[in-house]
Amino acid sequence: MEAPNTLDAARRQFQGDDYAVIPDVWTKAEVQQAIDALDALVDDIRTHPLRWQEHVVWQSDVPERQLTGIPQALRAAAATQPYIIGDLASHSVVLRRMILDERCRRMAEALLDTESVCHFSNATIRAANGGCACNWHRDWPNSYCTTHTGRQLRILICLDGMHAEQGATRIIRGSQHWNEQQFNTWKQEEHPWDETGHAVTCSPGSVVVLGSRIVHGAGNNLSAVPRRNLIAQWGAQKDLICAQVFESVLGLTD
Ligand SMILES: O=C(O)CCC(=O)C(=O)O
Repeated sequence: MEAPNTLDAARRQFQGDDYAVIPDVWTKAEVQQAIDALDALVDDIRTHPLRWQEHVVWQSDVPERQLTGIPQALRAAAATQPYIIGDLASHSVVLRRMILDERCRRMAEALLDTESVCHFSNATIRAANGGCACNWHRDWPNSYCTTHTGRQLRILICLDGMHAEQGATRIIRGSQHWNEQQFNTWKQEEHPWDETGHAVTCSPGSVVVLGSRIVHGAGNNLSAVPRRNLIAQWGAQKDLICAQVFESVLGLTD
């Protein structure tokens, strides 16, 4: 990551494909520290679910079709797993540091080619032996927190790496050029999450950056390994942001 070539290569990939994979951004020790911090949050969520109501989406909260790829015998257990922890940075000093780390700002600024600020953060957990799938979508515009221009991106800090059978993010190559009508027409057809498009794979400690127009989704995690990503949206500092909810990192750079 420190080598300027790494960011140059990522910028070139991002310009052509609207996504990029940046290997080895975080050391093994940093990844382990983040996993420990996340495990502590999950323990607390399980112990005090009511306290977390506002910030946790459980796998039981997602539309049922996102669980139907999971074998029937595992589905009830899958429903009891936390899926998304919102405003992640507000719950852990360790994870906040990572979301606002200099490396995230540098990646955002290199790929967006402008000064950038953080918008929001979450942890997206696809549990081992039954992580839910994610519907095809684009990140811009979105109803949660969006710039008015689309000069924004998602930084996925992949703690476990991503393999296809773990429910890796899948992208549809070239879809960043589709207009809304093309996207809507495509969406109306059946596109199985675990077979369509290209699975974006990477090793633990890598970052996957998703541009705001690339159509993406994810299959179920049917492997014995969890697939945990810390996700931050960053965007152009100059752009107006429309946010539905106040997030603790909104507008910050460190
Ligand atoms: O979990 C993933 O694979 C991607 C997350 C995602 O779709 C998003 O942040 O928009």
